[in-house]
Amino acid sequence: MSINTAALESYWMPFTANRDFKKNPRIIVGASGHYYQTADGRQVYDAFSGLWTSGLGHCHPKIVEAVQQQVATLDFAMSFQAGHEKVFQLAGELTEMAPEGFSQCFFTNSGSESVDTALKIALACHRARGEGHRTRLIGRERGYHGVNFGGMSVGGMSPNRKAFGASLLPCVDHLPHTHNLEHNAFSKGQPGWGAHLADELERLAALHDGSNIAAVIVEPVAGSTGVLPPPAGYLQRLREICDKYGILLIFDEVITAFGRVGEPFAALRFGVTPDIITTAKGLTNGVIPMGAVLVRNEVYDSFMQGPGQMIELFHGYTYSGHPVATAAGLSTLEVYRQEDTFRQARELESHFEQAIHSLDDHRRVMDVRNFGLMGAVEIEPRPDAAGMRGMEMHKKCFWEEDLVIRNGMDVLQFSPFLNSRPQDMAMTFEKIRKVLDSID
Ligand code: PXG
Repeated sequence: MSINTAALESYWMPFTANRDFKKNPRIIVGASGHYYQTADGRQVYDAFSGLWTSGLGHCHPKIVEAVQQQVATLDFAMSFQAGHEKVFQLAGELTEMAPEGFSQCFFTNSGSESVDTALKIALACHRARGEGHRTRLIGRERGYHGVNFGGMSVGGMSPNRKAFGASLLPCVDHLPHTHNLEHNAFSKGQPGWGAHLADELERLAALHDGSNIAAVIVEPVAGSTGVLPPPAGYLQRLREICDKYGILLIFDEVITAFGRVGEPFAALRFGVTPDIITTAKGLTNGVIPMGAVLVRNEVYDSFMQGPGQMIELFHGYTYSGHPVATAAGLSTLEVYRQEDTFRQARELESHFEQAIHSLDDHRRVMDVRNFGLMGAVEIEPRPDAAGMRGMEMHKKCFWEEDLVIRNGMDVLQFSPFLNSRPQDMAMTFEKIRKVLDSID
């Protein structure tokens, strides 16, 4: 298929160098299993599972069929003051999978919406409890919580914040990030150093008074800023400090839920139970946009106090619990169960760890890190041209090695399929080595 580049002009692409992309566009025309098909007729191996979305592989026949049936049966159902059966079923299944004590599920259409929903629930919960003075939100440097105003404000990625400076939410502080090459380079799994960084929350509680802090939000394993597994003991420490001051703890599990770390939720893997969990991506295997916010009983109960005929939370989206997304979600969860995907993912971890750490000795590689089926290879930036090597790696992999990877600046990120073949993991990093060898 030939591409008419003039026809690409009108689409303002997200998080993309539009002008550079359109000179030599990387167009995908189909997908099946572990491969994309490109416009120039190649089968390209997807080492990023979509965008952390499609752990079961692309176009899974059972999910495709569920979506096709649903769209022909009930395309849309009024979502406010009405509902359809499947959305209640999906909420029930999700709370069943969640850590004990989670009884409620609110639906959104993306990770960003899940995060802003969670922040709003936290603020409104305190107000409902008569603690409306708890207005301060705490995020973390190098955190990514999507692109809406709440998520951007608690997020810690400077380029995403730069243009919006004064318009970000007030009353937000950030914990320090946990990335430290001096102490933790080439860690396998959770690094040993850094739990004490959670104590910074004590410092913020002392500064503002803990009674003014509404919530702390972190990714259990930071994803977008290049896979930063939590130091051993770090999340436990955060939980303890939150408990001490009555602060709600939110785990942003948009990436880490649904098998990415070998369990339905990272909260279960780490044995730390937050108050609110945000999800999206793997909820529908990326087939239809959908997010969900899971909430502990006590949080929900705080809202259920006024007259029963009144709306308790003035929040929601036209497409909350959309029937087609719901059908995709139910079918995805069924496939996870039928194929025992989370156990499969857990068993693949050692293969993945071995494959990715085969790059530890490469002269360009400053760090390799992994947790579950999340991994990153940090390469040395080119002097005065940070990010260029990473982008060149991405392009060369795509055009010359039939491999899709993701780069955030000079950090190469890997999100293998939850049902990967070990030989494909090995192949991925053999190709990465080859491309690393070839760039200057
Ligand atoms: N929270 C987390 C932890 C995320 O990873 C979002 C919120 C926002 O989700 P939506 O659906 O609104 O995009 C995300 C999204 C990458 C990459 O390269 C990561 C995301 C999206 C695209 C690329 O790591 N995460």
